[in-house]
Amino acid sequence: MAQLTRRSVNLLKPFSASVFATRHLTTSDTTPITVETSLPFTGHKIEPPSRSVETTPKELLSFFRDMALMRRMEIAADSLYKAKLIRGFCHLYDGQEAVSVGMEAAITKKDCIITAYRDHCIFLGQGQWVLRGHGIVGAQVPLGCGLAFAQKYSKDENVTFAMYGDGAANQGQLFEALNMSALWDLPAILVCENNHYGMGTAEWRAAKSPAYYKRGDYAPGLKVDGMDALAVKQACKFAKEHALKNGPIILEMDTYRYHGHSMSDPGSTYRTRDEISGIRQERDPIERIKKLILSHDLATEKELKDYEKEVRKEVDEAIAKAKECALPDSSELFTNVYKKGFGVEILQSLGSDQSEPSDTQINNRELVVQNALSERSTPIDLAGGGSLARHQHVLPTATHRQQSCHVNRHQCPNNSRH
Ligand SMILES: Cc1ncc(C[n+]2csc(CCOP(=O)(O)OP(=O)(O)O)c2C)c(N)n1
Ligand SMILES: [Mg+2]
Repeated sequence: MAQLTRRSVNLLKPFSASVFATRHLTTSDTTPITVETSLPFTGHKIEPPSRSVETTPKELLSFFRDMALMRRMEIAADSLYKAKLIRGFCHLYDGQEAVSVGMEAAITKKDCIITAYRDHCIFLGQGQWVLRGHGIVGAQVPLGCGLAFAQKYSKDENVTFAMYGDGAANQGQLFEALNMSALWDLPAILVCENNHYGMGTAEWRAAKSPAYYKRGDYAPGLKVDGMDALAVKQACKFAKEHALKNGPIILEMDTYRYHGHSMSDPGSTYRTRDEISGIRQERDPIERIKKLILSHDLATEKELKDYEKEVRKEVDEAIAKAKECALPDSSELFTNVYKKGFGVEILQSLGSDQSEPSDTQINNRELVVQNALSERSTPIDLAGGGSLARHQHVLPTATHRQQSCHVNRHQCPNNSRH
């Protein structure tokens, strides 16, 4: 994802309010409609929720709009990356949009979401408390459980959705975090986005048990059709209620990514083109909502086509605007990386100057880190970031690990394949 962030903020700004402001179609109808989910939920150690989901014309149209926007944005990101206008790593989300919009519909702006690098649409969908961009597979889950701990501690009745992939589901730290969350009844919802591949490795080659919703053993779980936005909404509502009363729960979202793992992966060497086109034809999340809209007579085919055209135009205009924008100053790379009181002082105390760090030092993290490192007499595990983090008495977050890669890239275990 790397360098997309700053520009993508500019890129996305015009969409949120304006896309449908000019439509004639009514997008404010809140008459309740009951719809059956595509598949039943399957529960582990819990009675699953009903397949009947309450929705409204307004919600269905907004699901359609939001997913069309996400899809278009990701396709545009693909082209911009290939034109070398977006650099760094870029992991696209198209195919998985129903998870983002369904989750958004079930939660409040005070709930937290933490996810990894396949994150553009989560950010676009939620526009709220989203922590994203973790490049160390699975590392965001213990952090998410920490957020849930804070929520429980402050008695604020909110929950954290900690998202991870099927590949990450085999990571030991997930089980450690789940154990503590269950012991302390933390409001943590572990959301496994099972797109069936971790890079080029199919789940059956990586997981002895690919029933990820059961992998919490003592913690309840639910298997959800992650291509059905309404099923995702129902499951997230259910999980939130459960987590606030009883502690953690796992949601396995059965989903699919249309693109390869990242831009260097064409995505067709370890799976067949037929598999991809089969999912597009039979399970596409946008098509599913489109069929519901048409069958309930909420819009015509032509009106939906016009929606898509408008979304495309908005994205094109935003790209044109983004291309005109000046690149941000390089100091922006470090803005808000450290917050006062959360680590900078400790880093700084490892250096020679014991006075309060200046704004330049806070912004220029590289300098601060290098000062700190040059004063140390014992070797530091730069590759893992762990011992550096321990010396700072702060959590070894992905930020620290990225910082380690930056300081000494040749020791980074993932240097060649992200
Ligand atoms: C600890 C760790 N191991 C390996 C990698 C290399 N890696 C990056 S992404 C990835 C696949 C993860 O797959 P999954 O969790 O299913 O997420 P998806 O990409 O499918 O969304 C791997 C192995 C890494 N970044 N971190
Ligand atoms: Mg995966």
